[in-house]
Amino acid sequence: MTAVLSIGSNLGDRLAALRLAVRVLQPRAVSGVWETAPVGGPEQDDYLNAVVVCELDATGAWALAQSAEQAAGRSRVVRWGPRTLDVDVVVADPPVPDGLLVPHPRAHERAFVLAPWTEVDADAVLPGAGAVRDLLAGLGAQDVRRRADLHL
Ligand code: A4P
Ligand code: MG
Repeated sequence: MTAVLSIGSNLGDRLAALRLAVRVLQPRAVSGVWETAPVGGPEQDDYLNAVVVCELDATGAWALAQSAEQAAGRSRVVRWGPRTLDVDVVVADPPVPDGLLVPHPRAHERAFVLAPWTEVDADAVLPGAGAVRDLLAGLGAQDVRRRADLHL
């Protein structure tokens, strides 16, 4: 029973928000911290992103994702707009509750998910899409930079 979650922040103290997510999610593995240019939405600041692996099924992962977002005081004013903390369930085992889309429908095209994911699982596979490292290699240039100076 393994769930992979993507965490991101581009508002306020970004590193503190990611650390809060880690405290709530209690993952068994945590990627490095990546500074990433925003994908979609209005013009906004860069994100810090990371990927975590948790011993949760889809229901548990979604519940903790929402707890973490609420704990960070997330406001959802604009879709794809700036947020203190966004937690997305990338993949998780069934049963999958109504309303949760897994695998996350945009994960395969997002370097800010795939790059940190390969750090926690070099052989990861995104069901229906392929090996994560191949998906990442096949993406056009996306601005994602590992921040070796930051740790969760
Ligand atoms: N929902 C359905 N499936 C999932 C899932 N697998 N994980 C529901 C999490 N939530 C899921 O989400 C919209 C609805 O989808 C909710 O009802 C949720 O329960 P939301 O979090 O309210 O809205 P959102 O985050 O604005 O939209 P969405 O579609 O989740 O956006 P994304 O795809 O998460 O994109 N750029 C960079 N560089 N880094 C980022 O982290 N994040 C986003 C958000 C955009 N651009 C980014 C980043
Ligand atoms: Mg989201």
